[in-house]
Amino acid sequence: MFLGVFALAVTGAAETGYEAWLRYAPVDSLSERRYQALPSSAVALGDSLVVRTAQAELVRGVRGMLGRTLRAEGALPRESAIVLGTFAAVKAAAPALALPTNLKQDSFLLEAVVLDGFPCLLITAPNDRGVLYGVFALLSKIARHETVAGLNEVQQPYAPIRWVNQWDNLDGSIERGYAGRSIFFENGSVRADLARARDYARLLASIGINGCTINNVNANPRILEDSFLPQLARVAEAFRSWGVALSIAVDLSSPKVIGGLGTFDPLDAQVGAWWRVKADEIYQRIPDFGGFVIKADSEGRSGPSAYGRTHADAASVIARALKHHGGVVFYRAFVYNHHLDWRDPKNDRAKAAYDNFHPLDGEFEDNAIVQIKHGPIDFQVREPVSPLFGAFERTNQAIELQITQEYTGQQRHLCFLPPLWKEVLDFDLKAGGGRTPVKELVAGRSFHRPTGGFVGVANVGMDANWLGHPLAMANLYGFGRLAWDPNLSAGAIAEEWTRLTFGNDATVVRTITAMQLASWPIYESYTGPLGAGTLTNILGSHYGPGIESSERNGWGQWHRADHEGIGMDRTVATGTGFAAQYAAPLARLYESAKSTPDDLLLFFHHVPYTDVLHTGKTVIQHIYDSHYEGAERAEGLVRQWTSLKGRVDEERYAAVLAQLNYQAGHAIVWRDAICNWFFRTSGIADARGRVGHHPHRIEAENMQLDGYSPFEVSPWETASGGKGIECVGEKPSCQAMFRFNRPAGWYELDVQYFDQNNGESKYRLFVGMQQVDEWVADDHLPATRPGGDSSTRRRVTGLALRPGDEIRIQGSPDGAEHAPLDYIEIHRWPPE
Ligand code: GCW
Repeated sequence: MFLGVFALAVTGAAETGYEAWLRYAPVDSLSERRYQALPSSAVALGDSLVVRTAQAELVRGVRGMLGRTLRAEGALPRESAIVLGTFAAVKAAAPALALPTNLKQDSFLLEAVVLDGFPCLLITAPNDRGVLYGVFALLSKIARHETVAGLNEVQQPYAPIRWVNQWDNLDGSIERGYAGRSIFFENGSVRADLARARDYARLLASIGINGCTINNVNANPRILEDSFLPQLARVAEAFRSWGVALSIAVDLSSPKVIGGLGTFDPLDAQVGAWWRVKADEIYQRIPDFGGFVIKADSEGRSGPSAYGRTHADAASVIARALKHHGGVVFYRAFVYNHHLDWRDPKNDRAKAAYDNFHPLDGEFEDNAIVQIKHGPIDFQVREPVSPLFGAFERTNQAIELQITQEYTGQQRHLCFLPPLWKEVLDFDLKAGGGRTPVKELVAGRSFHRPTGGFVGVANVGMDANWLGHPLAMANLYGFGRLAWDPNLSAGAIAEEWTRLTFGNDATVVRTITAMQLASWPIYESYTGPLGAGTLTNILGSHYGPGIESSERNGWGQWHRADHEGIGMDRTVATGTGFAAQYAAPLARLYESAKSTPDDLLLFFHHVPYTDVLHTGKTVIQHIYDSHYEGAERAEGLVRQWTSLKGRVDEERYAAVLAQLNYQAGHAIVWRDAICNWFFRTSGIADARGRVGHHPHRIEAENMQLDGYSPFEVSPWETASGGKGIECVGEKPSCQAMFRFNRPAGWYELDVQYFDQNNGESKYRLFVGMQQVDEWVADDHLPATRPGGDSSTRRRVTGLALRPGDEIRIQGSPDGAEHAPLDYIEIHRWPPE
């Protein structure tokens, strides 16, 4: 009876993705045998909230996976047990036990020991957070069906700083968030219900993340108002049992804007005193407060330049206010002038972080950390490693990685980022003449800094599955795992995540791991060639294609493509001189186009389209080929996923399939936009004859129209033929039709339409008199107009067509969305 109820409870729960990698799904009976010797009680020694949380989590996990309820005890029983406690607590209960003496904070030990003659599994650590991490490690092993017998394992974190940032605004929106509203704020205040904040902290703790900054770096000064502090204390309380420190982003002008001072000059004594009092107030309410994050003199934020002061001056006044409380200040190096004169060929945004910060090495306090984005521009799909990491010998630093996929498909496209992050972390900047991989620099190992580490911009939201795409949570997981141990391989991380998230079926594990690992190269190949960055709509959404949007404006993300060539010349000899920011051997490597790796060629050099790459291809042919290959491989992801039907739960199967189908369609939008733009600009044809030739495509503007009228899409490359049709008259619906003129047979039909977020048009598709499909354009893409952001594919498969059949599409506009259409493409089905 009990078993029956248990099984029902588990299979009955819909898989929304909310549990992420902490599903604690029942292990199969074969694997369960492996855990039969597991003790039946969980003992928490000492009086620590975090250790008690660890105990409860252990009980929860074992109950979920093994169907057994461990007895929770507070002292060593006279039986075999799983024993949890800090070194101090374990020493007090079992003085004879030998424990390691030299482990770092947050480390843990899992060890099979004998206590009072009983075999026990000991989970112990120098601090209580380490005990919690040890419990999660044990549960992860069981979830992945690993043995837990005879354990003797020590794990130590690679760096002390393992934090996430959230760019949540106090009104509840999230800057660059793609998964719904904030889990922390609503209408200018902290949410009444912080259940999700609590569960988020649990997820973070399970991967070793020990700090979370909950508000946007474009900080609203109100966060420091007295009335806000009790609200922050509530969030800190929600985090506390999971050992996650609360931190906030603050605006440098706060002493003036909310403090009523006449100045926020960091060298003014009153300003220093204001920050001290503010910090004291915070720590009085939140003794384990983590610290502040600061974005200053960047993208319109106020900063020390207002008073002719340096970033070190600004960081120091705040660092000193936090120091005796044990807090830290993260000062972001993402400082650049966004009104750069694009006409001056020496100007280069990529140079800004290094130029602004490297002269300040040694001027920051010991509890200040310079937070540096991984590349010199801004989370592009491909950039070189920021040279600033190699420029600090006497300054703490942390690397900022972006989990939210701002420039990498915004969680609508699959893009598993740990392979990118690994490339960055393993990259040897040769700082100070030695071997200095970025991971060692940021962890403070290369130059023996007191602190440093990893920051990930996560931006989870209220969507049930936290990040919007069921497979995107692998990025949050991967960030935590790499912050804990950057020597893990991306493959190992993808496999771990898949086992925890989808179970241990070998086919599932193999397939999803392979899909994840392939996804970044796939995304790169259809969105941005050879280090040119993403050729996205840079002035708005940062999502779909918009090739010219980055040129001729002050934002400095230029690719300099014209009719002869493409690329930013960043050499010392003829360009902006950025290459010289690297240590000599790397500067030499990047100075010459010959030695620059192909995938960064256009970041460092302006070259003719006919230039030949190391692969033997010309630049232009590479652009064409990679975009075609990328789009084909995106379609391949759909096929890989469908091979898993029946092996993963229906809910997540369907959700992922819908996303991948959308992605495959949008990859074609990208492919065509980029290939057509470069074809028109360069005048050089695709050697393989694909670009500009779409024999199976019928442009909507060439169909027979009833009510619909053609219009120009801007920019032109984001619609096939540069045009679409829209239904703007008085009629409630319009029609577009054509006659099928190919041999009779089975076909699939792709309708390319534009799904804006300011209306929900309806579409119906007919073959002759028969309606074969209907749908509503109700997605929430980042677009109010037809174009690369809104262009979407509807695929109808398994259609029997005969020559002469009339194919007709009926569109009913809604709001400001005029049932716009781009084209229809017809292919044989099933695909050959
Ligand atoms: O890439 C840019 C984003 C901004 C962001 C900024 C930053 C929070 O487009 O939205 O602002 O980076 O990192 O400060």
